[in-house]
Amino acid sequence: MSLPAELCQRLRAARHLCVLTGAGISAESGVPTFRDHQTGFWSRYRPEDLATVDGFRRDPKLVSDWYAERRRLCAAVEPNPGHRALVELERRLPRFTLITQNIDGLHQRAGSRAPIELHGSLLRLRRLSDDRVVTAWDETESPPRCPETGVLLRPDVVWFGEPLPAAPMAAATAAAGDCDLFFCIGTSALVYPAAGLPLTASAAGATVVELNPEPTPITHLAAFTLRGKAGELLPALLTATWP
Ligand code: BV8
Repeated sequence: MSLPAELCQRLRAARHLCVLTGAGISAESGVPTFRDHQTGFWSRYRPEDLATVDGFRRDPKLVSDWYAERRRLCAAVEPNPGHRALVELERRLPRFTLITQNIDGLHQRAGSRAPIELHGSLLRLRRLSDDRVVTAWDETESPPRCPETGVLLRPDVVWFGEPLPAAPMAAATAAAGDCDLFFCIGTSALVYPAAGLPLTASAAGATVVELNPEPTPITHLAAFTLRGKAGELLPALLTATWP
């Protein structure tokens, strides 16, 4: 796989690499991307309809079961070479910020130190009454309830129409505005405000790089576009940069 020598030089000399990941980086672990057709039972539902407050209010059991099924799937898979290559980049570079739209927890399991989770996590629920996070509950109960108070629990994720958590979004925006190199990996760049981060980086003078088999609405911002799978591109980029 030939990679632009200039990109390798930029990466080797990077002061601050900021990385935004989407569902595509977990695809090679076997986690369906957000816009992949859902398989089996879930193929009859649109994720955009389930990942909403109204969807949950309409049918808390259906939505809770959807997340429980995704939790089981993520627990059964492993981080892939793309996740692990990002851990190696974090080790090699003077400053590294990982921002993820994913809720699967695979970056943490690969060893990434402090990913900024813009859209929350599958691995946490929170109480509807006071948003208190709960990390243990009776998985046989659906919809799950707080073991202490019996209050209904919802996934600790950001649904469509909900604001992103302020601190992670502020940290992500600051990193995008400070970095000199911005990788956009495995995201369709359709969902805002996350999809605005490459523009923030570009406007601040960073070199934007897109790693995706397909073009996206931010492709025009990229100085380098690597068309392929993250699990193949990232290890190859590491090897080409630090032979
Ligand atoms: C907000 C968590 C405002 C849940 C997710 C009307 C009302 C309100 C808001 C809006 C509105 N209209 C538009 C909006 C804004 C809306 C939005 O952007 N909608 C889009 C659809 C137009 N955004 C919101 O609602 C956000 N909130 O705006 O609030 C506000 C402010 C104040 C007060 C009140 C409200 C909230 C957005 C967050 C939604 N939650 N996830 C869950 O997961 O169940 S978003 C969901 O889509 C995913 O989490 C993911 O983050 C996101 C994007 O998906 P991708 O990760 O990009 O995945 P996708 O499948 O799309 O693409 C995969 C890519 O990988 C592809 O490009 C593919 O080519 C590539 N790929 C495949 N294989 C590989 C690969 N790449 C590399 N290697 C491979 N092997």
